[in-house]
Amino acid sequence: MINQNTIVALSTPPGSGAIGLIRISGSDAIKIASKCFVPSNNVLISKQESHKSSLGWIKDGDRIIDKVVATVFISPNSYTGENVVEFSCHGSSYILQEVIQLIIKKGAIAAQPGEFTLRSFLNGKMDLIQAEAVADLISTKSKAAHELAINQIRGGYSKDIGELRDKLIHFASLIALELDFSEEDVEFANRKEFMKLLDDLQFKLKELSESFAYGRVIKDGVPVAILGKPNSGKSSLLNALVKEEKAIVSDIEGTTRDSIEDYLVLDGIQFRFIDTAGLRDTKDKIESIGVKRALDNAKKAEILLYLYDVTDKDHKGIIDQIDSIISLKKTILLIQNKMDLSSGKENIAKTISKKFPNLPPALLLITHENKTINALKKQLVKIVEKIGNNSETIVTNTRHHTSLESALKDITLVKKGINDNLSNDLLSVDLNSAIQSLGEITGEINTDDILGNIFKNFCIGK
Ligand SMILES: Nc1nc2c(ncn2[C@@H]2O[C@H](COP(=O)(O)OP(=O)(O)OP(=O)(O)O)[C@@H](O)[C@H]2O)c(=O)[nH]1
Ligand SMILES: [Mg+2]
Repeated sequence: MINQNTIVALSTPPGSGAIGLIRISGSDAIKIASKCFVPSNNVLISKQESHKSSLGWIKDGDRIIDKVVATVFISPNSYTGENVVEFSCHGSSYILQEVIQLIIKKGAIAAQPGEFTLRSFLNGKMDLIQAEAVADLISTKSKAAHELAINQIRGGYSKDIGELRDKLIHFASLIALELDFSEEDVEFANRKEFMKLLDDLQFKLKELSESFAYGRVIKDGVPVAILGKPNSGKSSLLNALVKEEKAIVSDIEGTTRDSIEDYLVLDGIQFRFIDTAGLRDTKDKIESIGVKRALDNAKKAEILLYLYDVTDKDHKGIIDQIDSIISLKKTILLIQNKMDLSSGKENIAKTISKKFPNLPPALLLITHENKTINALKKQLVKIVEKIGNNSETIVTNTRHHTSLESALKDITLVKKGINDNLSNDLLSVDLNSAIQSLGEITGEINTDDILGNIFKNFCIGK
């Protein structure tokens, strides 16, 4: 799948900036760069030491395009493993385009998205998990997501999966050997040891697969839906959390119709808050679409904040709504709002905790009071940290999750097969399929389809 062409692309974001970095990679990188670059110190690029920079001019014939710094990385000690030259140019879109066009004229071709990282993978500089983590690292928006991406670039769970896969391969080969000697009824693969390995594997794969729910929310932001009856103060809460007038607030019931979202990073964890239309039966066509959206958002969220107005006399209505969101099996945080209006005599909190003894007591809130908003923020961070503490290694990537799930299914089948005294050739089918799935994660087994899919989601220049 790799082509031997020398590729070029802008590696910094498009648009104007102080510096724009153009990267050339491939066996002809140095040759092509020499045709465009005239050094100020008379040391030609072809004679320049690896990892050293020099100042000079980019020239197209007699025409000077820019004054740049050229850095040379000689194969295999570069990001891609190939010869690489980087030009740090002045960051004008016009200059950068001119320089790239010149490099193409001298023999390079424009890189595809992710092609530098793809080459790095194909040249054995990193495994697939690490390559994919490069994309995650570039798009990282919070401390927690950053930690996960860095951990994966440093090897993360590649090692765990690799070791488990090696052990499986070992047993698979013993089973295959038994097949060769099937006439003689010998047993090379100790079934007890094999069963133990399968148990371990099942446990580990389950753990990794289950960590995905957490990994995904850390990467994309923990979705938190704000739910409640109209006028309970949901939009006021969203605005108070993000300290911005994001949603319209009014004392008219049914103000919010569309769902309104905003992000906030708390203690290094990114949250995605979703304000929704107040839940009620309504004849208004648009509002009822809003209510449906609110429920859809609740289904997709990780945490549900259920708000009620402490002065609301309709306790039954509130209890019915809590009842229906409990069935979604999410983490629910009850919030008793408008505490500044409380007479202190309302018994709604008591009624709720009697009805739902398993829910923690409601947090008391006044949306315009920082103190109570901060208490809520602390509570949210605690909830997420509690979910995360259960798993040591965290899977963030959908592709890895799919492969883990399919390996898990195969392992369960192999175990069942052994218990049912299935013949070796049938065991081998599921065993090999599990080995294949694990190999797809780290890239030991790759097809062009898989690679094409992964790297097309990268930006150009990476
Ligand atoms: N006194 C008091 N009023 C509040 C508080 N929070 C919100 N309100 C008021 O309650 C009214 C409704 O607030 P919203 O934030 O629009 O309520 P909502 O739940 O988004 O309402 P819908 O969009 O209609 O579902 C507004 O007049 C707010 O100013 C609070 O803590 N104390
Ligand atoms: Mg609202």
